[in-house]
Amino acid sequence: MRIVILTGAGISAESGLGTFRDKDGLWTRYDLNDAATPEGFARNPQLVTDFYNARRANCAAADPNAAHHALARLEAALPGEVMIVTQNVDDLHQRAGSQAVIPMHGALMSALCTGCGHRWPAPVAMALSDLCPACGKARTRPDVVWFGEIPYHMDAIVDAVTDCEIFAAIGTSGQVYPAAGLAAEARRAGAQCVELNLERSEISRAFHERHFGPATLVVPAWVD
Ligand code: BJW
Repeated sequence: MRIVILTGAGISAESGLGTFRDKDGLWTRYDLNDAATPEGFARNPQLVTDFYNARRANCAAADPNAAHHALARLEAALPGEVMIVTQNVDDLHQRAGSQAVIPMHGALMSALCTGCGHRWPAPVAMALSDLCPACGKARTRPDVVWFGEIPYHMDAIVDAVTDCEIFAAIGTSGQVYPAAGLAAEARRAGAQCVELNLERSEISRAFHERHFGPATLVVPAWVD
């Protein structure tokens, strides 16, 4: 893979989806220990279900923006050479037309059975009483990766990151690992590392090049 692009909540901010750690971000309104940990879900599954139902409804009403579309154009121009590793659980890259997308923190639009591991398309409003279509039990949860859980597809991600020529990170604060460590890994392996973000992040020093500004401006300018 020639180009690996890590995306975070900032790329979807201008589509109307909230980020986590900005001044009006989700973690200013919700305690992440309640909303995004397995322990929080065990304590109060209804609160977590409501949190993700609201986010799923927002996502369904949102559209990909110029940054998502620019990345889809890049892949169309360089078939087989671009991979997006997204921390986002929205589906805006896929709806913009990107094909090679690895959702390392899962997907809002997917439900997971904690009993048998089956996955299926989540209804916009999930309910704790929803039955798993495979095993028939009511043990459903959002198919997302919470703190303390292992992100999905890590082997494929590390292979791509340590084998690319260009690594770009877009709209991520670099505060959540292992995603935040990928730029340093790519750099150690010899990639040219580019940061595209609204402002400096925790990991800005890991990059050779930095472009600051809203994603809908800096991403199309970088791609085209
Ligand atoms: C714009 C913009 C605009 C705004 N244009 N830009 C050291 C090593 C390894 C692990 C750890 C470690 N230390 C601690 C850990 C554990 C923990 C962790 O990282 N904790 C930190 C708080 C320190 N990590 C975990 O538990 C992870 N699992 C794990 O480590 O397993 C073991 C393991 C180790 C090694 C290899 C493999 C496994 C799991 C983390 C799961 C995170 N889950 C969440 C929720 C997902 C579901 C959901 O969406 O609800 O993922 S938390 C939340 O944070 C979500 C995001 O994907 C993630 C990152 O946030 P992101 O995208 O960076 O958003 P923000 O809001 O932080 O930043 C937005 C940025 O955009 C800002 O910079 C803005 O400036 C910018 N911006 N508007 C451009 N218009």
